[in-house]
Amino acid sequence: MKIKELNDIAHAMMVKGLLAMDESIGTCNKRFAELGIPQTEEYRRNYRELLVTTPNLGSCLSGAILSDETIHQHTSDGIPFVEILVKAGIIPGIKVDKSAKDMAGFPGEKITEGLDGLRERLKEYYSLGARFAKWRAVIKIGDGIPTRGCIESNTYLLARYAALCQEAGLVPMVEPEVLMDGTHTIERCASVTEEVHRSLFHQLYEQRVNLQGIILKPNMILPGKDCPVQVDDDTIANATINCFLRSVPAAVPGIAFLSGGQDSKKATSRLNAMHSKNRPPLPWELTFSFSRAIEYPAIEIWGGNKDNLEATQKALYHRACCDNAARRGEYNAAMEKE
Ligand code: 5MM
Repeated sequence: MKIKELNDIAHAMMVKGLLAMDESIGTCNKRFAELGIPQTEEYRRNYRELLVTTPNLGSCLSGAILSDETIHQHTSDGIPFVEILVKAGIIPGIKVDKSAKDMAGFPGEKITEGLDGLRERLKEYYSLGARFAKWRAVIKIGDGIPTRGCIESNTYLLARYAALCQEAGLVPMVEPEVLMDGTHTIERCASVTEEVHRSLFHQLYEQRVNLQGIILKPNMILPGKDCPVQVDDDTIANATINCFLRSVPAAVPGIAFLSGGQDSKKATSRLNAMHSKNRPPLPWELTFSFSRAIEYPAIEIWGGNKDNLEATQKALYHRACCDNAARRGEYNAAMEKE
């Protein structure tokens, strides 16, 4: 695959925003269990059908990330979910990591698995219609962590995954998530995130990944959720952009933020603050690739009940519209009442 094609896909992914509907079976079941929804394949399929068939979703999304189970599923009328997305103008992507596991020898830290057999899986996903892939590494802040060993092992794996994706013609969406769990300050989040990005871009360079054909999916720079000092949206937007200007090369076409457990409206208003009209032009496009911040209000309405379908789709569409407005710096609190 030529870099021009990967770069074109990467830019097309950034035009609006992305929905990360790629919960693994375990994570999806956990969310269902919290709401008393049966944890079966049919309920997961019903839920994903509801998401992809939401009317007008393509007006606010340019991509959606599926999981291995979902990319093989169809609507109740037998239409592959991938086909529904493509018809709506939404580029299908696929989560290809096999989740973060306890890291041997590194208590309290995680390592993401999934490289074995990846070349063959990528070929299959491409043939099913996926045009980008996603791999998430998890970095936790705490006493004495993250360690250098954890950071370097995870960024090395992200770089090998990215190289395999580019070989297969899929844009790698590279996700190093520094978790917001904990009591750490916003300054500590910034210094850890910067260290992770420096290691990541060193590894991407060593593994010959072309930065013009990737998307970065990072955390925003936030205080830990139990930090006594919380800050306003502008402080978060400025800290995030300053950290990224120091650590993300200009060759990267786009940055699509994860929400990481932030309140939905806060995730939206913080993205909006990054697009403030007073800011000098940035080297990369900035958008969203949220899961919980888009899906939570909707899934709570659905609750597994088909009678709630219309209200659920309305809630999903509303959040995606607000996030797409924030992606252009056009969001305001009044939109929440519409
Ligand atoms: C939807 O969750 C994704 C997969 O996680 P599991 O391996 O735990 O099932 C996850 O990678 C997600 O795409 C990102 O974390 C972004 O989600 P949030 O909720 O942080 O926006």
